[in-house]
Formats: sequence, structure tokens, C-alpha cells
Amino acid sequence: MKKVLLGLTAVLSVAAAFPPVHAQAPRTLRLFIWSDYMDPAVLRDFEKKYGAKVVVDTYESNEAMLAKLQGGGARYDVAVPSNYVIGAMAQAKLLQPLRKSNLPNLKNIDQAFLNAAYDKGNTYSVPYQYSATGLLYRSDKLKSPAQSWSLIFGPEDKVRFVLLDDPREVIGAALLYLGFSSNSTDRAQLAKARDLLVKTKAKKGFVGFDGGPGVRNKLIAGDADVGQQYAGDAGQGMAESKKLGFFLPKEGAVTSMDTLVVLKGARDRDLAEKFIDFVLDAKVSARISNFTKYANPNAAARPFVDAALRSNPGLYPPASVQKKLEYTADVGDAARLYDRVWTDLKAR
Ligand code: SPD
Repeated sequence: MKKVLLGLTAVLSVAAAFPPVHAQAPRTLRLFIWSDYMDPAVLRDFEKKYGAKVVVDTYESNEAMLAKLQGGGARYDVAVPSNYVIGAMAQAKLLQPLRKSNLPNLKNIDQAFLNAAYDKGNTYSVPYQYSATGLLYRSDKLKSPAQSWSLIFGPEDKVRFVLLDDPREVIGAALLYLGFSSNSTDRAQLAKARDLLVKTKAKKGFVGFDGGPGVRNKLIAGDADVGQQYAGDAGQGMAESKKLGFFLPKEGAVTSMDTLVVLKGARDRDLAEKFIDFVLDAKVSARISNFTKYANPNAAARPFVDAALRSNPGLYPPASVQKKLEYTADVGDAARLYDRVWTDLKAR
């Protein structure tokens, strides 16, 4: 009996020293990202490679993301904010500096997209995917639409339209239509944009505000004829329905770079950086673009991006159109003016 007990003790102590792999809780990466902005197969590959589990939560605007992070109730490791909110997030101490030695694949990003004014030295963020925002439309309803924001902001009232539930996009588009910068900080110009938006929202054709996937689904379902839309989500919509067309309006288009950041509240900073580096791999990055249909700032990925996407002028516009694209900028204290216009518009 004593012998048996001794044997059992030995087995138990060996088990404690070498717990079976399946007994260890897998490392978890909590990813907070825009809807339909990541290929799920890429996440599965990351899980296999690192024996980790990826839990995804989604949002439809930077403002929604910030509200959740600042509410403090939810903790994530990696998020995907747009360029123009990086400064505010750093100031609010929501971000951790990136340890570049853990990101060897950062070299894959096109130099033109590194060290940008919104995050000098890429202290907190690396470029993920980018796009301009234009108009997605039903080509069976609108045969040859004017290539203009007037489709929604003009006097015409028969067209049913959806706007993005994204303040900087909506206010930016109104400013462009009025001939101003989409980053204007001028009170009078913002007041004109508000008046135009209030009139626009009161039109019979106004269907509502929605996120990128919601806008394209409304068009596919035939519930709207036109929708303000990010170029990538427009590409996803056109891949699903032959009845959709897309253009960047002649007055100009709001453009933004979405980025990968490690959050201050990250539970596993090391795994978060492993994830970012995995996404920066040339082939992985191309797979993501091929899935999301967004433009890719990763130079090494380009040869692997579908040829149809690479030659899509809505995604990679020619130089003549690029001149009219304005990157959304951090407007500093004027953000309060934008908030006021948005709150006022939503309250009506
Ligand atoms: N469904 C993915 C949406 C990504 C949008 N990024 C740009 C937003 C800038 N306002």
C-alpha cells in the first residue's frame, strides 16, 4: 500500500512539473475592430500558429470605439482606430508604445505611409488599410448618376439615400459639397454644413444612418438607391450584387488610414505585438485586403493583392483624383464644434 502511495506521489509531482499542454489556458487576444474588416481565416491561422484564441468585438465608427474604451467596462488588446484619433487616444492614455523590435514586418509597409504627421515615428500605430469614401448606388435605379455629392445634398428629393453613421464622414462630405475643406475648423463653414445636413436629413428620401455593412445591405435589399460608403465596403457590396456601382464624387472625398494599435488595457502585450506583426506579413496582409476589398499600404503585399482590386480606381485612385482626396485630420479643439453639429443633427 505504502509503495502504491509513493508511486502516486511521484506521478503527481511529475504531472505538476509538466502539466499537459491542453490543461494550460490558451493565451487570448482580444481584438476590437470595425465590422467586416478582417478575414476570419487569418484569425484561425494566427490561433494555430500561437496556440492562442482570438476573441473579436466590432464597432462601426471611431466615436463608438472611443466611447466603449473610455467607458472602461471592456478590455481589449488590439484596436483599429483611424489616423485622426490616434493623437486623442494617446493623450487620453489609451495606447501603449509599440516595441519595434517585436515588429520585424514593419519594413513591409510602404515608406510613404510611415512616420505620418498623425503619429511621428509610428510610436503607437502601424498602417492597416485605407480608403476614400464615396457613393454606392443601385445602377438599375440610377442609370448614369451625376458623379457628385449633389445626389444626396442637392435639391432632388426622389432618391432614397443612407448616410454613414460616422460624424467626420458625414460632416466632411457636406463641407466638401459646399466647397470647403473636410477638415475645416471655421465656425461659419461648420454652421453652413450643419444647415445643409439638417435640410438633407429632412428630405423624404432619407432612409437613415448606418455603418458600412449596414449601408451596403440596405442597397442590396433594395431599401435605398444611394449610400455614402467607404470604398472597401463598396467593393464588398459590388462583389455580392451586380446591381451596385460606386464613384468618388468630383467635389472630393474624405480619406482615412486605419491603423493597428496596442491598447493600454491589453492583458497580453506580447501576443498583441505578435498579432500585429503577423498581420504585417506580406501574404497575410494581401489575404486580408482580398477579403475586405480595402486598399493596402503594405508594399510587400501588393503583388499578392487580387489584380482586379489593384486596378480598381475607387480603391487606388489615379493621380488626378488623388489630388481631391483629403485625409481626415485631427482638428484639435474644433472637435467640439464637430460634436455639436453631430449631436444637433442626430437629435432632430
Ligand atoms: N467596415 C470597415 C470600415 C472601415 C472604415 N474605415 C474608415 C473610417 C473613417 N471614418
